[in-house]
Amino acid sequence: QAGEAVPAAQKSSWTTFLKSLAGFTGDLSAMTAPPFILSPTSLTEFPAYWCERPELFAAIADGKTDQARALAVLKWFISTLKGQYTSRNESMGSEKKPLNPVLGELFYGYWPANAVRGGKTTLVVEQVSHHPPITAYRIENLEKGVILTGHSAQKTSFSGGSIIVNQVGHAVLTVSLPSGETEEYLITLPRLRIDGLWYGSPYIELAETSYIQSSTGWLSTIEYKGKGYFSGKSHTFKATLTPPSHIHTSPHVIEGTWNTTSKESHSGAIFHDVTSPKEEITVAPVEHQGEWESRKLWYGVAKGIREGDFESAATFKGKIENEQRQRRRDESAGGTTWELKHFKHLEHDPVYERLGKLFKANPPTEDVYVYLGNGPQF
Ligand code: CLR
Repeated sequence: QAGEAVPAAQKSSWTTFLKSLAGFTGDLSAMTAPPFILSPTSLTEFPAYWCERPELFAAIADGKTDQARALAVLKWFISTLKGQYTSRNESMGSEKKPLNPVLGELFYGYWPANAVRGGKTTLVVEQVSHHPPITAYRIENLEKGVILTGHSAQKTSFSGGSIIVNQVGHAVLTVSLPSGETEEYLITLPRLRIDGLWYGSPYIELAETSYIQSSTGWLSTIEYKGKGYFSGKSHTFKATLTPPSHIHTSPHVIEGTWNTTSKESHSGAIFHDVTSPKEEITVAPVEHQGEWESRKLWYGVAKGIREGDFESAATFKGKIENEQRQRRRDESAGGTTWELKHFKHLEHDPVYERLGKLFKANPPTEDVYVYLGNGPQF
């Protein structure tokens, strides 16, 4: 019998869901799961996790040297992981299945300006593919000259009772320097393992290695380990920042748990600390949002899920899906295709190829969604 976190009435449908995962590869988001595991939030909202500590994002621009900026990028990156991978457990008791965005779905928001972080930081997200699901995003603090552009997709499989999520896509962070030059950072993403499925209380553990390669040559290699590996603690990481070949200093080594704190190994100094509260994004009230904006689009479904009225959630969801199917039929009948609003898709990303070569990125090339610069005025 399936685990204790599963409501009695949903035990058999949870077992059926788990069985259907075995031997499964592909698009998890499209699978039907029992109501208790559904989240009222769409995946288009997830890119906001990149900036819930906007002062760390802004601080990248304040680094006086290549090395200082590379460390600031690493610190910001590590500090996003708690929000990205543990926040649903904190807010909803476990990892949940997010709403599967429709093609063209949008999510806009910002973090207000203040003295510490400088200018306003803005977020533009667009669902650029439905099948497979791909989400493109752009985060800008123009006053500081720090910009993040990326896209996110997932390839999932099932192994040893866990869901393995291979993240497809990458992000590029750029910093405009006072000299007029632009520094680039290629960011790759860790592999996820979703454990605790049998008990009905899924949670994420990060695995293997991700990289942050700077155009200045500095490279962060971040290794992730969970419970039962070297320290025995969950959410453990070790990051090594190595200098470019022409600089002869020893690498920085940082160790700790990404959901709490970490230390610089040599000095013992605290490197990152995410025990203080983060800052959620500011979003327009639903009644002021456009039809394609996530919270407006999913309003009825999300309300049903929140209030435990799953019949009404299913009715609203059915409406959205039918409307989407009709749109696709109309397009193929009229010989047209859906046009992206904020991004342009290119098969190859020259930044990924150039910087990826430096650490032998696998795959050697990836596609890219180029931002068109036409986000809303906040
Ligand atoms: C999306 C990109 C973000 C980081 C992130 C965090 C959680 C991931 C999510 C990504 C993709 C979708 C995901 C989710 C956790 C669970 C969910 C893998 C990578 C899947 C589709 C749902 C699994 C269903 C069980 C929980 C029952 O930056």
